[in-house]
Amino acid sequence: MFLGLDSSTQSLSAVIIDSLTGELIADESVNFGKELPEYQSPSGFICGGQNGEVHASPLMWLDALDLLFAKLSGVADLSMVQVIAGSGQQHGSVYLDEKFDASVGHLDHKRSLSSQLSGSFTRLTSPIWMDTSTGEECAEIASAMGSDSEVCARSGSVAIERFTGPQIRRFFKNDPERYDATKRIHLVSSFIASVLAGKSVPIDFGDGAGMNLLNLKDLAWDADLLEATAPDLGKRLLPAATCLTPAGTISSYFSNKYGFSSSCEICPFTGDNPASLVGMGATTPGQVVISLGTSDTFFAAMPDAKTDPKGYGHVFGNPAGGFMSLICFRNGSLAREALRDELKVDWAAFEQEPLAMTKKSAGKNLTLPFYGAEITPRFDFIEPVTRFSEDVTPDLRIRSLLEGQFLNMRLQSAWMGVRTERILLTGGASKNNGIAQLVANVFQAPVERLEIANSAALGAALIAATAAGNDLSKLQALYCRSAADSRLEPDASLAGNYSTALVEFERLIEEVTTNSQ
Ligand code: XUL
Repeated sequence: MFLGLDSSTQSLSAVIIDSLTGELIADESVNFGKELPEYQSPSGFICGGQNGEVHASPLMWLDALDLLFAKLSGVADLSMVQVIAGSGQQHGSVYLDEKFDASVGHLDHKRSLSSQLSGSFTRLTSPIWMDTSTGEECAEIASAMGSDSEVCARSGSVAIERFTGPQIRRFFKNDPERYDATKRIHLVSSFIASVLAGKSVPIDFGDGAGMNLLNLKDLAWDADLLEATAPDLGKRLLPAATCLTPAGTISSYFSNKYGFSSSCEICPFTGDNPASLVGMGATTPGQVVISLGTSDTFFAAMPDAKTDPKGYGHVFGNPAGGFMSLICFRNGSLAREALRDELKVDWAAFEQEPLAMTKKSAGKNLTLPFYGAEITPRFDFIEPVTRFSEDVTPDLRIRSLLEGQFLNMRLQSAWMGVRTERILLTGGASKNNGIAQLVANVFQAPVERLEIANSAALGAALIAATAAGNDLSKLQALYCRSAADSRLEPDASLAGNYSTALVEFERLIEEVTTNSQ
């Protein structure tokens, strides 16, 4: 049996699989806001942060770990778990003193994790990926490196607010004494893995690439980026490693308390996006995941470490080898809902039948679909820009907005140079067949929806099984199946319309950007 954990923004989840039978043995989670109300973090982070700060309590993550294992031991025989792998929300950082490594190796199973480790944090709360307080530090890192494109060429991303390097720099600047007392810095992922292993476990390549510190060429910490970020930072990080090679066995705290075998191995944990890539069965180039949420996300495997020349996209490590891209579009459901409300319609108006009625207008009317500031591309407009070639009607506006969203995705992901063979659509709006068909048509690739919801925790369980010698592609064939009747083929007759629209869409972005300068 193999256990995958995912410590996300709002919850800690676990999936246990039996790789021999293809069974899902357990699927449990702890919701931070609901089950640990004492941390006053209803959405997983501490409310009311100032100046863009968004922090969470690492003690909450520890309590959640105890709570989750207590639940799991009630539904599964944890002594059968051979390997544990995991993932964490990316970019968040945990700051620990010199006592941490010793304390975490000698935990008393009769007490809680949080009560024994609470004295080891030099920064009591952890900045997470939603933190936007580090604009100044990003500019300083880019300037010390010569330019943002240099930071991007080395680390896979321009210096960006939510990434770990800028978070560390801000801590060093604001609280140099506590930075000095910090002997170990972990990501959320490597922190949880370390607690499980009873010793500091390396950061993995997948998650490490989200720090603005890892050089993608040799997958080692980049000396210049370290120096541009904070003094003696390299001493505070272990060398990065692959999540596929276990870093040790489980600490006696967990075997005594929850019944794990003392030979159960712990892999370095990865980021939630790399783990989702595995859990969605999308680790080979050509498979693309599009997640339709409040923001939309596009991610896909890449064989080489190419970077986005415009600096919008990010590059992380792919747990199966090679790399992956991640591109975030802030105006996802945000824009779809804004238009729905403005037109006073419901989601039925975005469905297959009404959209089919306007098929002859496919690609003919352009919309830059930004109702709030956008990050890909960077736009401050708060109203969509439109270029209609026919009378504007509500149904044409819906078609044109959706086309604009997916043309933008196609355009902004072209730097990867990977042909889209299959799109795995996930997130709330993915259930809408009209939207799904439009994605298939714009990308001219089939769209499928998977059965699984918890793709990061499942991905982690598949990583654990792979680390034990199982074949990842066979595991993915077993666990990452598409939901029955979820596949939609692209309408090939529209290929030309969308190739032309793509060129015009790019021209419109350039025109609007030039005019606003
Ligand atoms: C990716 C990102 C988020 C977090 C939380 O860059 O910031 O997706 O990983 O899920």
